[in-house]
Amino acid sequence: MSLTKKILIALILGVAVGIGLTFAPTDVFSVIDTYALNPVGEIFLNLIMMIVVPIVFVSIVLGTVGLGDPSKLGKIGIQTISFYLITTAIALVIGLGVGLVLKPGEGGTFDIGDASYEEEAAPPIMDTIVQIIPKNPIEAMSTGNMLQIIVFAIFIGVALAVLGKKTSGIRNLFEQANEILIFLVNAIMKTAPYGAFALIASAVGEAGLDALGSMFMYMFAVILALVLHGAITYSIAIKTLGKASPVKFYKSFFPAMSVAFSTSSSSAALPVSMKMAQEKLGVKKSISSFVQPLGATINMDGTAIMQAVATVFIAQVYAEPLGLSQMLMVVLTATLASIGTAGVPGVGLIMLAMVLKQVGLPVDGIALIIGVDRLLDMLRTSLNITGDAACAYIISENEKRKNDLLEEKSA
Ligand code: DAS
Repeated sequence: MSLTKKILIALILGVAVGIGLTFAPTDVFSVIDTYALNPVGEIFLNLIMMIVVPIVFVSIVLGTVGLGDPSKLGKIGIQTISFYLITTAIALVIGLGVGLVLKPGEGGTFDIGDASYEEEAAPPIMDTIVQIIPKNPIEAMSTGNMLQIIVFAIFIGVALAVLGKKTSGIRNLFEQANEILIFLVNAIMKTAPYGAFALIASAVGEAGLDALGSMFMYMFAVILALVLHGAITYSIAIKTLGKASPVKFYKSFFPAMSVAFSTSSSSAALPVSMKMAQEKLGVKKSISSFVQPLGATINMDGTAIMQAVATVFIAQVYAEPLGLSQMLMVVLTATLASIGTAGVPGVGLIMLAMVLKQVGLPVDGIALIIGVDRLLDMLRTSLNITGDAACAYIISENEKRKNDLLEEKSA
């Protein structure tokens, strides 16, 4: 049986067990969660997170070298960042639209009396841009500062590309390190079904059916917007910009989406995301190794959708309707906010506080949605990495077509 089928069965079983656990007495659930589900889920998560920093560093170095001359790096970089910013803005518009049409914050009974949320300070956008250059690359790696790791790797990659034969030994070292990391990804992925089962069963059991019930309309609005963005925006982009098949794309990329779903972490899903793009979609290694790690850090369309729907939901619950200028501010703030945060579980809520403050809405409103956020985090993280892979796929398909044309001309 394929890995995809095993993970799918594990997720379905996990949801069933999670729903079953919601009927169990609380202390029974906490014993099962503490001594069974959590350890299995955490071990899987730690196994994957263990190789994220080395894989991002090695991949970006090799991706940058593989692109050849630095001018090509600039061209690919501009295409990548343009795609990311435009699709994030479209995601936000879809999220706002669905929230305004479905009105999830109206009609329900929401206890805003004692709702309070202790916001964590999100990194100011200017700080993120200035600190993109690491003062201490080793510290960047030990703290998992993905943007700084990516920038340092690009510098190393450009140096290797320019120095050529003088540093071919170092380049081979990176190639061999990459082989080791790919071996480890394959080995770790064999545990994915067990990790996926444990993580989803724990998340469903923890949320509880009553939270799922009262927040149904909010969850439905977020999920609908996520599906619309994935089915429409990405499919149109793959079809028109990449002249490729969206069906083939989603069929091939599903295992990576399921790992992102299980772990709620774009960074954790990155090794599998790049493996699927390169092996199943034929994305050039140099493009995949550059575009996807960058996207896992700065491109989060699923998160942007949650933020847009949550902002409309909170505005409706507190009966503070959003004006057009406030909605434009949501699009701008959420697009920029996603650049500075790493792809780890729950980071979307930290950025949501920034967006709510920007439009003058009570940050305490986050307390209303936090109970179901872990489940939505799983779904939106799947979409986050899908946008990264779609971008890599489109750029790679176009590069292949250009090279074929050049070969035809020179033949
Ligand atoms: N879990 C984040 C990620 O890894 C997304 C989020 O928290 O919204 O992409």
